[in-house]
Amino acid sequence: MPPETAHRPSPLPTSDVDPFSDEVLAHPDALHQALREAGPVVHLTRYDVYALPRYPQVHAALTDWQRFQSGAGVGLSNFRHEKPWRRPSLLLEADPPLHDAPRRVLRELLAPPALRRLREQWLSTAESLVDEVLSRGPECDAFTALAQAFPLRVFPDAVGLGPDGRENLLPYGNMAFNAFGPANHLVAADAERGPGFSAWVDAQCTREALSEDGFGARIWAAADCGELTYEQAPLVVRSLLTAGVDTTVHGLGAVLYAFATHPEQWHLLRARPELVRVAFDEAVRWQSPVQIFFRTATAEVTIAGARIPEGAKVLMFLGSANRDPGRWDDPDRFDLRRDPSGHVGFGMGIHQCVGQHVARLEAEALLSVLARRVQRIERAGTPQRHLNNTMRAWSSLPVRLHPAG
Ligand code: OVM
Repeated sequence: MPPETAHRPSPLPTSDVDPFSDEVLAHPDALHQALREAGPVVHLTRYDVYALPRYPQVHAALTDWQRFQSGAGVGLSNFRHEKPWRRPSLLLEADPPLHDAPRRVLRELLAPPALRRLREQWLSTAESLVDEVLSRGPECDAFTALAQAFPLRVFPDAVGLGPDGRENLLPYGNMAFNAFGPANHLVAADAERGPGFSAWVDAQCTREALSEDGFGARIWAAADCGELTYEQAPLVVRSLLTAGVDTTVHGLGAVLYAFATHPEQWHLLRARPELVRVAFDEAVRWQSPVQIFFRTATAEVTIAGARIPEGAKVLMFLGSANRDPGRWDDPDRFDLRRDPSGHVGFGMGIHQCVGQHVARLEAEALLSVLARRVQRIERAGTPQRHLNNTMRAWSSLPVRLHPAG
């Protein structure tokens, strides 16, 4: 090897693949493997973005907010050049110092001690839901009847939403997660209905629309205390409504799918119900309901020997990092005996999911009731994926629930 080779950066692997094509969205695993094998940074020529498919670089980008900013948007669109589809989120699409006050308010509001008062209520709601589902016979769609139904019974009430229009929540979240991708047919599908979803959500963020005892009212109270401005409060409420429903729905979908396809793991959970929280995190690692997020390079960055230009969009494949064989033993296995901590399914660093304790509490409530009441979750048909530019999502999970003796 000539000596000068050692100083020359290795050529960047490139690919013209479309990670947002229907085929890849439906079955992303093969692409993830190919990109991980191609290198730590792969230039995706179709969108001119720099993809990170391996765990170390995804982790590094997530924890380096100075060089990988969120303020230019965390989707494909670069807010330096393109107008965002809605006012940017004060949490997700902001950097310090602007990010700090909204983050502090939500962190305290959604921290485990603040959620304790919800636990008993959510457990009894899970009991009633599981009762109702079992009373209709052994077969059900675990996605609609459980993964969708449970968050919709607990979360909008916890926020303090009124009774009308709640059917807008899922379509709005779906639209927001599609908006992180390119303007493909999934985005076009909402062109007509989208403004209506947005108008409804925005209207629910006002103080008058919210009950006096929910998360929403507490956000407005934080403005009274000077922790937020009155202009910020409705946008912080909007973050709860955007990020708090579809995410938990597809997270619960992931864990129910995991158990329907791994009966021995359900057996283990029933024997050791204290594993419910590990089960949820392992399912979030294994399926990664939020598959991707982007950052924007604030300077020329060299990462694993690859040069990323200033202003470039960087695509972090969370789902691929969560199955990187360099980080995880037998990564494609859903296994309650592993320690899934360190997965990047909730992100990492200053933007790590601020609602993760809410998601875990929902999962704990539903799974612990199911583990007591259901001996076996048997697949009863072909599960159907729902295509979304960001989420690994479901539309149907047909199962037969075998009641415990
Ligand atoms: C937000 C938000 C936060 C996380 C995820 C997300 C649509 C949105 O603050 O609006 O996805």
